[in-house]
Amino acid sequence: MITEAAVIPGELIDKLADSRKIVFFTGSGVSAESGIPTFRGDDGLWKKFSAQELANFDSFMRNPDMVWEWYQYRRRIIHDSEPNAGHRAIVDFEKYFDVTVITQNVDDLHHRAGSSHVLELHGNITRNKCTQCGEIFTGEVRLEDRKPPRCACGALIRPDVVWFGENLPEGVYEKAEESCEACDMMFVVGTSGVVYPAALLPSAALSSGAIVVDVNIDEEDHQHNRRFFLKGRSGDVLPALFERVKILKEY
Ligand code: BV8
Ligand code: ZN
Repeated sequence: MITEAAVIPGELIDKLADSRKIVFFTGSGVSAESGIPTFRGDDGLWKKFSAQELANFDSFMRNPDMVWEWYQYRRRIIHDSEPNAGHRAIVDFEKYFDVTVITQNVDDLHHRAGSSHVLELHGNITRNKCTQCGEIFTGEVRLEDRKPPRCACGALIRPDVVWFGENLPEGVYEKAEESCEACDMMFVVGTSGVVYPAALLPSAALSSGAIVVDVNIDEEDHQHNRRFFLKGRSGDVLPALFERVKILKEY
């Protein structure tokens, strides 16, 4: 069922009102309205750069300054950005539901918006760690620094994000899978579902009986069948959804 943001089916709202545990599974689309480029969109990071080239360990070790600068460029954009209405609506849902946010994004915006339970599948661009001893780097990194710093052990410092070909942080994917299997409803928000294993999570929710709702500006981007598809920007759809369920909950 494909509906424009303005028309949210009553059946969806009734099922949402009866839910207890909900998951928001988000991709870069949820941050697009904060001015952060997505990966595959027209202004996408994958258009100008090949993220799969840059977001990998070998490229970093071959040319640390180039890869570091790409992350510094993204950090400067994120530094000047704010969480948007979509991030804030996800926090609002905590008033009535047990909410878990599972994000593929590394921009820290769900934390900055105030979400209390966030699983970051691919790390966090505001953190850095050592390429050798893995220690989180607590030294100063200014946004204009053009070279990666060095750890006390002498090795290069890198962004604490998951690069292509790297495993996800210990235990995070398992916790995400458990949340998907235990939830009553999962909102898949602003993701094209091309990156694995994250892209398997909506099917884990579906096969456990959850209702899966896609929120996206583009109805092409979906590899799993979903119960509902709300076409629109997450910054419009999620606040509209919250307002509708608030009426049921409050009156
Ligand atoms: C791993 C951090 C085990 C870094 C990221 C061949 C086939 C299948 C899989 C593979 C394969 N070869 C290799 C793999 C595995 C690989 C993979 O999936 N590759 C893909 C590309 C083919 N995965 C991995 O390597 C993962 N690790 O598998 O470990 C292993 C170990 C050793 C050896 C092998 C395997 C690690 C993947 C993590 C990569 N790191 N980020 C950084 O950011 O620099 S991924 C990065 O890209 C993001 O984090 C995000 O996950 C992904 C982009 O996806 P989206 O978020 O969906 O963004 P996209 O632009 O694509 O879509 C935006 C959507 O929003 C669109 O649908 C658009 O319509 C919509 N939208 C836009 N605006 C709005 C909107 N919707 C609503 N409102 C709006 N306003
Ligand atoms: Zn070190």
